Amino acid sequence: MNSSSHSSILLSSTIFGALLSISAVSDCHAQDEKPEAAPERIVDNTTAIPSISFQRAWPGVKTRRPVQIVARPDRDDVLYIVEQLGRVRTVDGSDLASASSQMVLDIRDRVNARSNEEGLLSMAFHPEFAENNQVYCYYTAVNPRRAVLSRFSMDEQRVMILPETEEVILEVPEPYWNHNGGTVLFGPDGMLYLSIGDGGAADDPHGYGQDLTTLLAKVIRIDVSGSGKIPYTIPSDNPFVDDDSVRPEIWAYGLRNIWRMSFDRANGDLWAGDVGQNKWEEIDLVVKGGNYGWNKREGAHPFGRQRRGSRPKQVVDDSMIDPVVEYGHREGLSVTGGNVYRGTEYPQLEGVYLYADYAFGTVWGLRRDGDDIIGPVVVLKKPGSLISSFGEANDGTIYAVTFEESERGPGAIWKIVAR
Ligand SMILES: [Ca+2]
Ligand SMILES: [Ca+2]
Repeated sequence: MNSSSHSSILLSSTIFGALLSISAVSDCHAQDEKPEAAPERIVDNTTAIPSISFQRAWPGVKTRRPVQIVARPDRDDVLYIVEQLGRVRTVDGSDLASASSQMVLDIRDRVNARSNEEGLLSMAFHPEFAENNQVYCYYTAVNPRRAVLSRFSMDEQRVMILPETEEVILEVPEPYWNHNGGTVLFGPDGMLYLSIGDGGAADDPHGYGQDLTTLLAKVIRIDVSGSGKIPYTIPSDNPFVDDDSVRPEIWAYGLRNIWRMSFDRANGDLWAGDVGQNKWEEIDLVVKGGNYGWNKREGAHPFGRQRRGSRPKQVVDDSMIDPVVEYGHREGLSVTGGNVYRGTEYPQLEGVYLYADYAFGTVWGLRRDGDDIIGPVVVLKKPGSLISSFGEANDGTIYAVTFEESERGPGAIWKIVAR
C-alpha cells in the first residue's frame, strides 16, 4: 500500500471517497449541529424489516482487499472475487465451505493501486456472456493518471480471463488520486452503466458535478453490443443525445463518488450509495437525466465553500433530486451501496435494500413501497469489519466482502442471513 502521508491519515478513518482530513474531522465535532430533519418520504414503519447476520463463507479462501463479489450469468457454481490490487479469484458457488479457489485474472501490471481508492475497482460479465465471452473491468492507471474501462475475453474453457485480450473501451482522465468511483454493471436493458467519481481532491474544486462536458461525477450509459472498430455507441434514448454541448454518455449527474450501485432485478430500480464529504452519506435512486446535486448539495443539504461559522447559501433548485435516505457522520463516514434482496431462502427479506457504512460496519435495511420508504433500520452492527461491497448471486443470495480489522487486514466473504 501507499506509504504516503495521505494514506496514513486515511488508514485510521478508512474511507472510500470521503476525503476526510484531520481538520475536517475536527470541524465536524466543533460545529456540533443537530442533523436536520429526514426527507418526508420516510415512513416510520420499520417492524417489517428483519435483522440480519453475516455468516462466514469460504473461510479457507485467502483473499486480500476484496472489493466486489460478482455472479456469472451462465453458471451458479462459481463466483468471482475482485481484489483491489488487480486480481480476480473464483470461489465455489455450490459449496460455501469449500477452500478451493483459483486466480483467474492478474492485471497488476497495468493497475495502479497505490492509494486506498485506486485499483481494480469493479468487474461485470456481459449479460450474454455465454454467447459473446465478454468480461468488463474498471480500474485506475497512471502515466497519465486515469480511469479505464476495458473488455476482456476468457480462454476456450472459460476459466481464465486473458489479460492479453484487453480492449480499452473508455478512459477518463483523473485529476486526483481519490474519488474514482466506481461500479460497472449491465442494466436489464442490456446497456453498460458505470459510476465515475468527481475526480477527487475536496469540494469538487473544478465543479465537475454540475459540468455536463465531463464524465467525472456521473453515471454513464453506453451500448457495447456492437462489434468491430467502435468501442461503444450512444443509446438513442440517453437523456442528452440531442444537446451537442453535453457528453451524450451521461445518464445522471451531480454525483460525488458512487462507490457501489446495483439494479433491483425485480423492477429495474438503480440504487446507489453516493459517498459524502464531511457531513452526509446518501442513498439515491438513479434515474434518467437526474441531477443529484453535488457540489451544490451534500445529501439534501446546501453545500459550498464558506467562511467558518457561516452557513452555505441555500440552493433553490427543484431540479435536484434529494437522496432517498441519508445519514450524518455521527453514524458513519463512507457509504457502501448494496443490493435489494430477491432470493427465496429468506422471504422476510424480500424487497429489502441492504447497504452499509464502510468505516463503522453498520448495515441498514429499507424497503421501497412506491414513493414511500419503509425504514431505514439498523439490521446489523459489525464493527471491525470494513464492508467494502455487497454482491448478488444468481439465486438472489446476497454476499458481502470485507477487510477485517484494518485496510491491511485479511479479506473475508460473508453470506447475508436473515435472523
Ligand atoms: Ca480521481
Ligand atoms: Ca446528492
